[in-house]
Amino acid sequence: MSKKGITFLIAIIVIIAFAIGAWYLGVFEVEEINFEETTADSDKVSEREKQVAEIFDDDDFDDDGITNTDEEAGGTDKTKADSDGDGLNDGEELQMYNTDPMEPDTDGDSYLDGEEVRNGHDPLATDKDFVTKETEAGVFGTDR
Ligand SMILES: [Ca+2]
Ligand SMILES: [Ca+2]
Ligand SMILES: [Ca+2]
Ligand SMILES: [Ca+2]
Repeated sequence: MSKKGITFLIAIIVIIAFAIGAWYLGVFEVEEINFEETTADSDKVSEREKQVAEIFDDDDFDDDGITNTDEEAGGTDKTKADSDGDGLNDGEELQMYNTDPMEPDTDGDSYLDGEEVRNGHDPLATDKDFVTKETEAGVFGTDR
């Protein structure tokens, strides 16, 4: 090989060495940035994962006695025990009083369902003895 050829070869090697060095530093820098981003993100991610895990681990996320699946099917808020804010949680409305979990005043007498129950009144005006709880079980939403 000629002297010129050897010089050329060394030049190539040096360039490659620099390229590798630059690539290495570049990767390192990127990794460092990613690491910081990942750290910042991982807090958010773990928070989100925690929420997701809670939802999936707990099939009754709001502990109102109605499973998340049933709430989705029935149109109630699975993250809110008392979807309509009337003082009775969804489970109480659906399973105990047969009131509408999405209607704060099921019988439309201007008293909230929870208010009526607390005061010993019937939240379903047409149902004086809560019989509909049994007879109308499973037809939730149709007995306003
Ligand atoms: Ca629930
Ligand atoms: Ca309610
Ligand atoms: Ca209600
Ligand atoms: Ca009422």
